[in-house]
Amino acid sequence: MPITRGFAGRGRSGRDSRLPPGQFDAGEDWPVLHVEATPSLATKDWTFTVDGLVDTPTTWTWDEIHALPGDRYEGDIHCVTTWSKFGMTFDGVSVDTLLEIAGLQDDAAYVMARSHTGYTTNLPIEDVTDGHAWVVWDVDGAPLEAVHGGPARLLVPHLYFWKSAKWVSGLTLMAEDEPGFWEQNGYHDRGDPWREQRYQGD
Ligand SMILES: Nc1nc2c(c(=O)[nH]1)N[C@H]1C(S)=C(S)[C@@H](COP(=O)(O)O)O[C@H]1N2
Ligand SMILES: [Mo]
Repeated sequence: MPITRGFAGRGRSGRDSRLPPGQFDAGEDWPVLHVEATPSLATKDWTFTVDGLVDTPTTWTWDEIHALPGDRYEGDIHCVTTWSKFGMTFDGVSVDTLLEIAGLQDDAAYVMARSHTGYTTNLPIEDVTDGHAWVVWDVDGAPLEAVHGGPARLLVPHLYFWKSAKWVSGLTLMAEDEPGFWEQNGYHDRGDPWREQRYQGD
């Protein structure tokens, strides 16, 4: 009987080469991790605001953000607690689209991502521009469940997943870096999984 080897049989040229150091493939599982209680946030109450060092601070409602040109991420995600998940499809809008409307000022060098629950996480501007970050509301063709950040979350898939704020409420553009929630509690300010930047000092 013929055996289909799939990615698993291909060694470093397949799935293994997509696994950053110290990570394992969670397969079909998608763990749920957050510090606060899962909010029940109706789409009519959800908003997304870009403020701080922008020319035009802007707030979008659910309908307004859906009216913008959509964008998709297809690829992998990596959590600092060592699970990675391959081949996910997220739909939403590129952060580039939102920042272009708000108009970045020259001294905007960092962002603080905020959640409707009060969660925060900081990022250098380079990590949320040039096609690196999205506000997403669908995963694998279905609405994002509340436990995974629905109605909408930030997605910054090239960094550890704590940067992908669930129930995202906005981005504040800043000149100086400031630590967010986990960064104040010992996690790395950047969090590149390929460099294993898990904790401050890594
Ligand atoms: N609002 C909020 N967003 C959050 C977190 C959180 O505690 N609160 N945890 C982060 C961490 S540490 C991870 S690993 C991912 C987990 O996302 P998931 O539950 O969809 O897998 O959400 C990130 N975003
Ligand atoms: Mo995490």
